[in-house]
Amino acid sequence: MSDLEHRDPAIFEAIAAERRRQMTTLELIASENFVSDAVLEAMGSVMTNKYAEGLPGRRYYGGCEFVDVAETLAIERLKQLFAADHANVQSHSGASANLAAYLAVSKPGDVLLGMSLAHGGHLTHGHPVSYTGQLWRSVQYGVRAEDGRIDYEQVASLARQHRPRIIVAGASAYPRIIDFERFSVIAREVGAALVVDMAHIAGLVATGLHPSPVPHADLVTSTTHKTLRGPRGGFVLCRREHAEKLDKSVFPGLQGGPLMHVIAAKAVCLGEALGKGFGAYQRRVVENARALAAGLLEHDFDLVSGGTDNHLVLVDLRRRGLTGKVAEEALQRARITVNKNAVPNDPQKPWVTSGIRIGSPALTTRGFGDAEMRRIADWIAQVLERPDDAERARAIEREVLELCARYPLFARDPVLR
Ligand code: DSN
Repeated sequence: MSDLEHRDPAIFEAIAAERRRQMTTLELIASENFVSDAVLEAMGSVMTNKYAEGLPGRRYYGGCEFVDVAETLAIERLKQLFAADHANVQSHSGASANLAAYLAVSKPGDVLLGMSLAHGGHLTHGHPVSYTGQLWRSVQYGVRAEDGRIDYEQVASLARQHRPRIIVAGASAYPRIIDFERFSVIAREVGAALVVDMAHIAGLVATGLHPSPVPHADLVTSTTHKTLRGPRGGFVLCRREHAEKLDKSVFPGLQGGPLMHVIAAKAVCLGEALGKGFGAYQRRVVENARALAAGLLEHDFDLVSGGTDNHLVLVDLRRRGLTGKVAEEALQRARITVNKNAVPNDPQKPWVTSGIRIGSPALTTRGFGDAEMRRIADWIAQVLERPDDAERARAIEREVLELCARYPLFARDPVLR
């Protein structure tokens, strides 16, 4: 019996049940992944016991010599991976990384031009329910109705009209390559700072499968837990000229003590990203998303923008008369996990939506390839053809369980092998 099982059986059982859920479902949420055992070990380590306000070598607490080793490695690996001048690895999440970046180059009350959540952006890119949309004067751009691609002409025209202090590029539900160079030309023209949130595509950027924002942006934010396949957390990269302001913005501006166990785990994931196997993994992530898209197109689904260049597809269910909520729940009954997601110009409320977002990173970590993704597309089509058919869901659930058993999670690591 483990110490946790003995001391807190309720939490032990919740963790065990979550582990079983992960092992016996098909995880297709585009922002999720499965970390390596080494990342898990670092996260569950004694570094959680340490306060370390400040930066390596300049702390407000004694006893920081070993957490300094971890943070210095995380910073150096991050700079190497993305060819960045400066890195701060202390942000607890992508949302706080974004806030830190905005505050490094602007003040509340300034104009912020970001991508609308409803068109694939993110809450923290200026949505009215987020403080980023309340503290900044937010102006939002989106995608073109005819092809689902970012409307760069609209970005330029809104930038000329509103003269933003910050332009935010990056997305959480956009399946295509983002032209960061074009954003930087617009930002320069109007004297705005360009902040790129690359959280979703960081793994692709690290391996050259998506053009890097680093040469074009003033600051680049990210999480570590999506395609990058690390612990839940954030970081910010920036040009040398913004380094001091960024570090002060993270601490003492926004945060107190950094999560040193998570920073140690970030260092581990960044080491893995610099090592053997990561490039091949990211290539499979993109190939698998394409296979999924091709399978769904064969079943006559509408995909926003018609397909994908990255790790996700966005399915528009309107022509099928389905909502995202119905589809998410029906697929869950067959042990296929996706999230309902707004499609551009969605008539439904955000908790209903007309779409689902489907991503390949987690199942690629599990070792899935083209054939498995095609099968999953078939299952999605079968479930969504008759979303209320419990018998059909049960039949597919049995097949899903068989497939999961053939690719056991936690038993081996197909990315690092
Ligand atoms: N919640 C994340 C996602 O699912 O894309 C973004 O923060």
